[in-house]
Amino acid sequence: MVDKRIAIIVAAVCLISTNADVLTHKSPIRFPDDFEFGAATAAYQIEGAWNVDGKGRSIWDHFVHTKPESITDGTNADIAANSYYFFKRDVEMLKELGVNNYRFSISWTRIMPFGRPDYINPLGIEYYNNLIDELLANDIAPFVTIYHWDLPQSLQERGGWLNEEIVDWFGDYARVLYENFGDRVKHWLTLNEPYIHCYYSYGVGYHPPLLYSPGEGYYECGRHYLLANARAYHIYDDEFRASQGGLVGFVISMEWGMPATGSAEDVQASRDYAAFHNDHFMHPIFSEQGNYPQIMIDRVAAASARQGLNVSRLRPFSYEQIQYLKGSADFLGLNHYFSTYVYRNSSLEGSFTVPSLEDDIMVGKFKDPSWPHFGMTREYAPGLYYLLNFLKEKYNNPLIYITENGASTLTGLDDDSRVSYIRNYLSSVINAVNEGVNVKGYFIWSLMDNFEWAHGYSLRFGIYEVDMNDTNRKRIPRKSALVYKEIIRSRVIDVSYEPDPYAKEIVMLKGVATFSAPYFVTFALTIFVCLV
Ligand code: GCO
Repeated sequence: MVDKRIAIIVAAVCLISTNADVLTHKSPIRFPDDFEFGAATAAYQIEGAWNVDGKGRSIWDHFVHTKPESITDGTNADIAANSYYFFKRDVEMLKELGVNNYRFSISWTRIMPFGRPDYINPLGIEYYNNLIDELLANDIAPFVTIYHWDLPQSLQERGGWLNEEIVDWFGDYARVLYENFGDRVKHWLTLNEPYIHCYYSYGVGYHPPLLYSPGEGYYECGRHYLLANARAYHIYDDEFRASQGGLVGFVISMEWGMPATGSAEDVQASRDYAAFHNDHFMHPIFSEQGNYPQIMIDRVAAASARQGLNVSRLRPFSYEQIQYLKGSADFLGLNHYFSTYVYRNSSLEGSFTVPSLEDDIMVGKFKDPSWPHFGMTREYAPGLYYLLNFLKEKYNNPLIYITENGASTLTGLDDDSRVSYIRNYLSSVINAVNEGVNVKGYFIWSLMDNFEWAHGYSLRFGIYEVDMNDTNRKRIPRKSALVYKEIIRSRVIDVSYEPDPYAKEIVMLKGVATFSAPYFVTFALTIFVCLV
């Protein structure tokens, strides 16, 4: 018994020290000279001006006005950070940071108030022309997300993501953007996060259109997202690539799910979890075979049969569609926030809604209570390192931009937890890059505080704080902005760097934290065990 305990302690301490290797460096590793840094936002979350200059209503405008109780703090994004008016200040902030790239999204209803190209709003085109020109005048490259969840309400009323016609609607919209902005925009991101968008809208019904269809609607939404991405990709390829010479990527959010134990069941649970969460959207595009991952096809087919259905709830793609989807992205836009432990045992049977995504996967998950608190949650930064290596191995080292990664805090400028988050996650990135993973750039989410969807303004993701009570929506850099700026300038992660305005507070904090007894015990044990 005692031996077993010692073995566990030794394993745990070595694990801590292995993690420490990922998180800190004995000698500073530089980001390669061509590695690009950026910051990201999305139209509905920052622009405001929701009904100004001819803009039409999106599903989010409709949702926050008809169901304000669905937003944690009862707020909406009618004004948000008001970037429609303050975009020059946004560009100034990007310049202050020294980033190469800015990822923002275009509001579909600002360009086409009713979603279709029979009417194109000149003032919408003008707004984005001004923003793009301002960025380029400051040597910042625009990375433009074509769709970040703000579907025109009029298209929702025609079925939205559950109607296959959306593939045409989206293609037509993308074409208008290529035509108007493609002379200056060289990086397009078709659609943001199929999993989160479809799951929150249909899998749990907590984002608009508030439809709950967790075993069917969820998969249909994902199917149309994949086809819509491919349509936009092929339109660019066929009609614009030769003259505009840009790249078109797809943004997928991915988690890193680790087996809770070495048992065969938990290991299989982690494979299944990856298949449903990550490979669901990666495999059709980035694998050689194409199509949904086989694990997913098999599990949903088996569950559907058990439920007495004659066909699988995961509608199969035709041979032509599989070919059409294959290779339909020049790069992967990876959004990553979370890691989790996953497991499977008999207690899970019957614990999920039938039918549903959760019931189809049948895994339980939890976070390790020993993971450090970054922002509002416990996180495990090495998860990103492992995820990047997994993508390299499984998908033949695709070109990757990390299009989102970040942490939430409450209001306040002293965001040490976000500073640690950025340093730790960027350490994972730099280590992966060093080992040959083809990550070309990183975008922090987010440039500034914004409307965090159903959480309203109760969660703050900005490295710039925005005073939501000030009519000028004053933006002030948090400590994390200054740290990020220094990483970009020096191209190394220096954990001892403290931005000047905070130096005094930090010295005081260090006096308390650094010399605590548990720290020394852990440190001494680690050295001892791992040297022996
Ligand atoms: C998402 C979206 C962002 C969020 C961010 C923080 O991932 O949900 O792309 O719009 O604001 O991820 O949750």
